[in-house]
Amino acid sequence: MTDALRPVSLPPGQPKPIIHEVSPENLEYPTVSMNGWMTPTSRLFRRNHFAYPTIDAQAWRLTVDGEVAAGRTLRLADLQAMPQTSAWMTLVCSGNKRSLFEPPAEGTPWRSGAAGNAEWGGVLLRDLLRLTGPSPEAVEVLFTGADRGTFKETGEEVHFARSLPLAAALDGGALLALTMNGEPLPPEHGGPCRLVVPRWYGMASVKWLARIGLLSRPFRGPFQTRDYVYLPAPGAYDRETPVTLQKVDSVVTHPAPDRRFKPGRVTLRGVAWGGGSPLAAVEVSLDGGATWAEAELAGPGAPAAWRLWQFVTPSLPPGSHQAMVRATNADGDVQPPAAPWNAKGYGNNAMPRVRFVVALLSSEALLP
Ligand SMILES: Nc1nc2c(c(=O)[nH]1)N[C@H]1C(S)=C(S)[C@@H](COP(=O)(O)O)O[C@H]1N2
Ligand SMILES: [Mo]
Repeated sequence: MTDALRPVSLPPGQPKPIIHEVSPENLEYPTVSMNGWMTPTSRLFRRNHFAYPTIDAQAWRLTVDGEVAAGRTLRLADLQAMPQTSAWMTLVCSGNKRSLFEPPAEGTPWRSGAAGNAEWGGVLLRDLLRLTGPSPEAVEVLFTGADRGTFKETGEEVHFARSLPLAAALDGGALLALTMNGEPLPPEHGGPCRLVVPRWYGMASVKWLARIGLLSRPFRGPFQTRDYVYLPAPGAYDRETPVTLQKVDSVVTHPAPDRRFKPGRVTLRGVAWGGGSPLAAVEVSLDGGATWAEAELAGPGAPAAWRLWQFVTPSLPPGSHQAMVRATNADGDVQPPAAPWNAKGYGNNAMPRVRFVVALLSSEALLP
């Protein structure tokens, strides 16, 4: 990786996390720290429904059962002995930018920092599934995490568990990740073994895998049918659509809001991803969306990873300016000015906007 792709270092002690909840731990980092292609492990958001499970890697076992020719129980060493692969994949929480919905939606009030890009290493899920041989009845693969607790809406005691259609599990490049950014997967992010599903919102990437079950009918657990569904109105479970692939989206990492600049050109920077298909373009508007100009893209074009973008404005007159940013993917999906409101606040991929000031005086202290 060239230095340009590494995150710029920040002052010591920075960045401070934005803590939404201490236990279960839910935190993100300010977007100014998302300023490189790679998200360092220490700067990736953490999203948990339950308290962290305690797992001894030596004693850890992964059971594969259900609609399979031959069920198996694997140790960490068994997975490590299988062919290893790695891929850069952008993890995005479907609740990212929930706090920007108007009117407010129910749930953890994520700002724009519940996204990050890391190199995940481990065993392709399809290699493991081939080993066990799905039976012809299998339609879905259920992933159960070791963490458990009460699902508040229904009062049920459950593990965090989510399913994928069998086809998505077999051909989507989903990974049983044992490493993250070249280090053993840390416990906070699902160690010793988690699923990482490229292009899907984060809820599909089940941490602390304990069991993989092949099912002959669709899974109806609460993290499948109550949470992670787009609801047009609170409780409208008869009109829900499941949250699946990420939507095309972008983040402004620079400037921080309300920064002041001397008259002249201003450089705007950020990251963007295509979601369901690769990123095609990032555009910037300085006139409220009337005209758009294309930003430069940089960084490797890894199929399920974000890219860096940069835009140098024309010389700007003194005053307050607002930049709007919109990304487009290869399917032609474009970020909307406002995302469709839904009761649980998922999939907010609205165009980011950033305000900044161009001022004649170079000393900030003299400005009102
Ligand atoms: N077992 C388990 N897996 C889980 C979760 C969880 O609470 N428990 N949260 C999911 C959600 S909603 C997201 S966005 C990602 C967050 O991954 P991270 O905490 O490593 O950033 O993990 C997913 N996998
Ligand atoms: Mo999430």
